[in-house]
Amino acid sequence: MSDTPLKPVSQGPAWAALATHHAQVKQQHLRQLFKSDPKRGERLRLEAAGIYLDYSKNRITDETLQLLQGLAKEAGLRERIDAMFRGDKINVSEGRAVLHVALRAPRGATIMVDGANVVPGVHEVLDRMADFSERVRSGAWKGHTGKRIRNVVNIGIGGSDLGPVMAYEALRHYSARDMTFRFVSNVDGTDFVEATHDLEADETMFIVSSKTFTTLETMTNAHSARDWSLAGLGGDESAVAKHFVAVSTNAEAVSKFGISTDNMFGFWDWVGGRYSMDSAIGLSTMLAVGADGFRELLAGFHEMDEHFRTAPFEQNLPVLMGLLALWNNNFFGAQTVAVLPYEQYLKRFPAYLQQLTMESNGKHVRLDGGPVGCDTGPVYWGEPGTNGQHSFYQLIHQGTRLIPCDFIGFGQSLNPLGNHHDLLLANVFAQGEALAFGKTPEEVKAEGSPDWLVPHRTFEGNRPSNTLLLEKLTPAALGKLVALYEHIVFTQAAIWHIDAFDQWGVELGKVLAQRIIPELDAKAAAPAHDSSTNALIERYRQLKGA
Ligand code: G6Q
Repeated sequence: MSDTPLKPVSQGPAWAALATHHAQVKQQHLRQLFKSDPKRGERLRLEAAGIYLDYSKNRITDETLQLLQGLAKEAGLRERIDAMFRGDKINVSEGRAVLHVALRAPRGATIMVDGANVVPGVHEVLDRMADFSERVRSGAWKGHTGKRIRNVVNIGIGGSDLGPVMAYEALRHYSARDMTFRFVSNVDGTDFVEATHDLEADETMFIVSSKTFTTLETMTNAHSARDWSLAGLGGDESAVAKHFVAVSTNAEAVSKFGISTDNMFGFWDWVGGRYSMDSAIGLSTMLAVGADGFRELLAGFHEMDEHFRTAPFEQNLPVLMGLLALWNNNFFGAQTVAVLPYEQYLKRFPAYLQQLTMESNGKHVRLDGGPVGCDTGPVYWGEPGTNGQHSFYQLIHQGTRLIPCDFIGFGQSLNPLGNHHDLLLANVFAQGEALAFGKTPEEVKAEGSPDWLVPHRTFEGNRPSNTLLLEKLTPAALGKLVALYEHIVFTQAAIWHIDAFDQWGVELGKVLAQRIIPELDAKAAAPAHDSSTNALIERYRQLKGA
């Protein structure tokens, strides 16, 4: 790639300056930093697009922030942002533009790809989705036996599943409560069987969501769904048209499967799977929350896009959070990031972020194929609070690893119940406080602990965290949060000069599985792999009793 710098970013002057600075500040404790600057918590915060970010509990000084900004500039982050929004083919290894931002561009905007404005096409699909969703939600769309559709089952995997599941759970409060939504992803037959065991075929619609329409898991599940549907509807092939719709870029394969392209909702090769929940892949979301709710979600995404595109770096939420994540990862050696939403509806948000962050930034080479020269994407994980506090938080507080945390809280509960919400929020604030300031041996002793117990009850503190506060979990708020993390990922990838939009690392296993499938037949010739894989295949053949 001609615009990739010749050297890894870690060999440049901005990185060297950060390394020197890190050696100077790494021993500083957040206790001292707050003591010497009593207004730190009011200073190191940023509010934009309705999100309040407190980043004061990171192990940073004003100089750290300046040096990180310098790194962003030296790495060409501004140019990369402009290139993405311009529709340049920044996914170099696949030769594609990266334009999920076009999916939420308002009607009338112009974003060009290969000389054509893609925005009108986006709105054409959205309008078709809206029309379809309203027909299904109102009962105007009838199933094969004339009954209305009450159950929607999305069949997809990876980017064609994680976003839809997460968004459905997140926006359940706003969803049509007279309908049931299920999601089938795993090729493990249990997933399909359990998702459909209490459903009636004549009230059930399947959305087959697959960009390529060739994915093994999805096509296997789609065929099982077809069989299940036809069995429940008397075997009449014409029933498929009333009970199956497709979301795909592959019209030919959709027709071949037996779904009319009238019932197909398209998207484009410039939408990556893990960036597609706001494309037609979000059809189940729209069916759940309605077209207005979906448009509100898109408006939230767009507000964050505009903030990312236009705000100066020092006031730019995704840039700042991306840089802080990089500081913790590359300079403090933090190998993971915990995302801890204090909002039950966001229970699938960490799982969603795992794909977004790890499939995007789990890369070992730069855009030009040269070695990246530093650690790239950290492991993302998490669970909603307060549940995690009663399990893995022990390790975050007193373990030997540094685990930066992103806490997410909301000012208002969607389900006010007694003082539950105050209790929830008291906990999120308490966790950030405990992680940062800990509890010294002196404080433990002063409470009367015997000497031998003091080390066990001491909290070292100095554990970094961000706290994000929003008013309320609405569709718009969800869009802003997802776009925030998309652009955090982008920021880091731009600095490391990696391709955040390909996923070659998932290919090898898929190819090997295809080779193994026929070998599982007991009558097949002896498998021809390494001795471990051969023995596993042989044992499986015995265990399955064929
Ligand atoms: C996401 C990945 C991957 C993809 C799935 C499903 O960025 O590309 O998770 O979404 O493999 O692919 P299909 O939508 O083509 O079935």
